[in-house]
Amino acid sequence: EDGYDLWLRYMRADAATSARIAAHGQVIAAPGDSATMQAARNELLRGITGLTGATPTLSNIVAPGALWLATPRTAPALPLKLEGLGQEGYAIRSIRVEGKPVTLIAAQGEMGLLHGAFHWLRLAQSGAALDAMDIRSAPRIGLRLLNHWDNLDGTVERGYSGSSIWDWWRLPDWKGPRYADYARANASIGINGTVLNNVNAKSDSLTAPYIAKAAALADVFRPYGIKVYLSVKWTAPMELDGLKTADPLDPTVAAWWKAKADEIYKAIPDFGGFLVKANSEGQPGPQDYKRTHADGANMLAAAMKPHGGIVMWRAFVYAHDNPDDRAKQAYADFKPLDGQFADNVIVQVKNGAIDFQPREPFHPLFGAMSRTPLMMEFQITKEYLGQSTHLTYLGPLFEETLKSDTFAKGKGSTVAKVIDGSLDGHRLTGIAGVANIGTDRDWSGSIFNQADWYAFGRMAWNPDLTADAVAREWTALTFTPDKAVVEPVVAMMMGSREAAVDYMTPLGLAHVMDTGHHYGPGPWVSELARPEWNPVYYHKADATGIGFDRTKSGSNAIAQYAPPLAKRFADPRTTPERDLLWFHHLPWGYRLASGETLWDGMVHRYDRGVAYVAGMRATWEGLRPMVDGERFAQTQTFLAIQQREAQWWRDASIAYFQSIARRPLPAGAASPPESLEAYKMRKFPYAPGNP
Ligand code: BDP
Repeated sequence: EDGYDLWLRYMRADAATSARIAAHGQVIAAPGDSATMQAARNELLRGITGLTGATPTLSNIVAPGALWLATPRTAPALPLKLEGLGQEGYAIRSIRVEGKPVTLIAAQGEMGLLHGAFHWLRLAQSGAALDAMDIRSAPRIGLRLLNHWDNLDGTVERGYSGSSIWDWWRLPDWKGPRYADYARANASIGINGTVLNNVNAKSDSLTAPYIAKAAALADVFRPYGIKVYLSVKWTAPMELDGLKTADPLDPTVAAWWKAKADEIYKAIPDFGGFLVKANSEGQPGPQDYKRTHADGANMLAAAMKPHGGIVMWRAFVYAHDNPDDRAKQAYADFKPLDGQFADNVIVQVKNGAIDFQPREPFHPLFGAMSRTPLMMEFQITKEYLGQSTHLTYLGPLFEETLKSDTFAKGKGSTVAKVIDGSLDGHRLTGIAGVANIGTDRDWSGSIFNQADWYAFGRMAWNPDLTADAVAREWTALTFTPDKAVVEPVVAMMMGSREAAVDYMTPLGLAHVMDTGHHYGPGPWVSELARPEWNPVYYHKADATGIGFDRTKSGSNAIAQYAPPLAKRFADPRTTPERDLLWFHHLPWGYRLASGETLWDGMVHRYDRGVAYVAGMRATWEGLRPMVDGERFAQTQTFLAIQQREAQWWRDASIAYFQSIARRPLPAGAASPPESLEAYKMRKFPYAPGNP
């Protein structure tokens, strides 16, 4: 097995499971000729045939043991209520039709049936009971999107899984089989849209030939309910058609975008909308014309409005000439604009205020803009979490962020409630994940990275799902439902992100990765042009201590959080230890809750992270008899790489910080084997994903 089939493997099940599946899926009654119905039927056929070895019959008559897929249109007298399920939700129920047992998958529309079919297959594949079913499921968040940082030349910014899967050169003519498999995989976990190109966009994406290419992809994705979106470059009207300005209040600019929107919708009638990175990291934007982000977003929104399209405006902004704490800048720019955005604009906010670190407190904009719909941006590709080879399951990171309490409207105002719209009554809701997908056979650069794609989709559908539950599902589908595999694999996964935090950025440290490629440690880097590009800006280690003071005596970023949180973060004693150095600059001798000094605690955490990886290797070795050779070997090799690199992270970080703290290592901790200079000398000119 090379991982191509992801979690949709449908391998032959054991005899008992196979018999159970056959008993409930020997007939597929799923009338309808649409491409979506065909997709649902084909998936059930493929799944049941694979799992049981017997091909079910297709019939329009509801026979005993049938899987019956019905909407109010095909079956006006359905025995269950579909209210509240929307177009994508579904119900699955075991019923009797003329005394014969039948499994009914019902939905208001065909897309719901497709999702229901995938749910049933997930249960079948994971060996669950298939009788006495009574399930209702509908997505809590409206837009559940992947963001591809794919460039038109086939490279992927922060991509560690090969090249872009979009073969722009041979599109629109050649539509390889991967596109439909991509859509199937996404639909199976509830993703319903994809932004095809990098947020650092080229204007060319908006030319007629590229619109035709995007339209070809949209045609393949449509039956699976996946809409296409594009990232746009702010100055496209100037670059493509020679306009003199890109000022959003200039009527010729607005007219250009309106015409462009009309052109796109002619080719892609269900086009989703635009994603915009403006006035960020050198990208042009409305501020270049002394206009606000709202001015820019609203102008684009007006062009999309007649077609039902939306604008996703990113809040990932920080300016080179702004001396203030980078973590404060998005809030400073956007909070004053609350209430000024058009109703088809949604502001896309990264989970934390800096940049996809192994750990960040939740972004202070969540909960702070009650009159503006905010969508979450997670990074599935692991730019800062070990890239392709480290096993660092992101489920716990997603869960931790979604469950964070903003206290915006009192206790229980979680980030999940901000983005599902329930806290402030928004109907436009969304969540995006920066994709980890590429041309590698296994799509994601490693088998275990597939779990991050899977978890993103499942938690986007239901932000209350736990990382543990999702890991269990994924493992059962990806390997086997056998507990002897599921238990140890889930245990490995669940602690893996914390281990990366420990060996890279313990106790709230952040952004200490090496320059540009962000691969490996570089806490000593201090000479880059912009202060906030340098790791020393983030950890502020000096002879007296370490950490970024974001309290009143420092940048006062804590004031951007609701008062109960600001109060908690003001005092190191009430700040969660995991975020300690994010909010405070503390003496090396500061006492942690355990009683040990900050310095000793840091060293212990580095060591704990490395030890965890060694533990994962041992666990994996024990699974050798139960995992197929190819996937076993890849994971085994990658864990070895991870252990080597975790050790490197630990040694280099300790060598550097010890040179500043000038303290002995705690008893039992080994000295780094190389000199600090040797760690600094390591260079990686061809590290992948670096723009
Ligand atoms: C950072 C990446 C950079 C992206 C940027 C963004 O290092 O490549 O362009 O975020 O999100 O994480 O715009």
